[in-house]
Amino acid sequence: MPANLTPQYLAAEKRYKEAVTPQEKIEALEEMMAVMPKHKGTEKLQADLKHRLAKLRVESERKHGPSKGSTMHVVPKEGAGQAVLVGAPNVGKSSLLARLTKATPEIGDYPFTTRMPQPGMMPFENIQIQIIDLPPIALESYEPWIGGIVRQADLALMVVDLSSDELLEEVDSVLKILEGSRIRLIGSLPVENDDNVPAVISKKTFLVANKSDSPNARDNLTILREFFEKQFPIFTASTVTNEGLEPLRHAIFESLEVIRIYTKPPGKKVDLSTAPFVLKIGSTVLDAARAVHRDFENTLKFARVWSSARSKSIVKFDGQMVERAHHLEDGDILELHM
Ligand SMILES: Nc1nc2c(ncn2[C@@H]2O[C@H](COP(=O)(O)OP(=O)(O)OP(=O)(O)O)[C@@H](O)[C@H]2O)c(=O)[nH]1
Ligand SMILES: [Mg+2]
Repeated sequence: MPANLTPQYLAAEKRYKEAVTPQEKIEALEEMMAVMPKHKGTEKLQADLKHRLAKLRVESERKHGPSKGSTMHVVPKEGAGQAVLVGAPNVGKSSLLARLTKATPEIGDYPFTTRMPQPGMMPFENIQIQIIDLPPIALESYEPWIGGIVRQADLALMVVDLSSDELLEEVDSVLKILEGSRIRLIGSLPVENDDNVPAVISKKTFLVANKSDSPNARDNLTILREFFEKQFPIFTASTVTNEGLEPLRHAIFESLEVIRIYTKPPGKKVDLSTAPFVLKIGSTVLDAARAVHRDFENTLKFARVWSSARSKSIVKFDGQMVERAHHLEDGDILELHM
């Protein structure tokens, strides 16, 4: 045995030897692979572990079907909405997470760097939006839990590598693999969800054409636009120069279709430094009252509304009394009277 194996590796190996179930064996092997020093001296061992892992996975799938026996990962929703990063290997998903949030994911100039879901919170003005980084969507590494996380998200950000001359094939491959998990990525959702097959879920998706700083980015962007511009909104970005990141943040916020509402007690000034209530577009005074407190639905007598400067409505509100069914707008200030 090579002398330079780390204590973490040896601990994982011990767990592998003591493992009883195939699942325990798979998990221990995965850890051995992850923590093993990667150099010439361990090449044979790496290949051997890979072989054992592949065999165990196949056996486990044959016995239990694809979903059982594989690890599940769930990321609880936080903040005003959840966007998930999907894409082929090495396109810059983790780099984007690091730029948009304070998360510090592993970034590598080789494929399959990311193996676990990694969430981060993206500040946008006065709210936070959750962004989740995922392992690459690739046949050799795809696991059902990845599709599970994409299904749950409010928005998918499909990252495309503008330095790659195979970018069209990469996009197609990601779309196909997710279709296999009954997830259809689409540019915008129909007003009425007319999916004939209810098991297939349509997920609103932006293409993020990353690495726009690359020498061949211009030509590849033209090709990408030609093929996919009708299907998806396309945003160019670079995590090196930060180009395009601000418009992307805005678009992510807009895609969530939410409004921010402030409340204030009667006779007091509003405190705009507090976090607003985040509600779906189209929410009413009653929806807002419910969000503040469950009981307010019954005790609410009337409300007054002030529209902030950002409001796009023609009718400006300046403390007028409004009905419970009055539709609120982003930035509205609400005074609830019980
Ligand atoms: N030139 C350039 N390189 C980038 C950009 N974004 C990421 N990279 C590089 O691309 C490589 C892959 O970046 P990652 O963020 O690890 O890519 P990933 O999609 O998370 O990769 P996997 O987790 O392996 O699927 C790294 O070498 C990054 O430094 C960019 O905008 N421009
Ligand atoms: Mg990654």
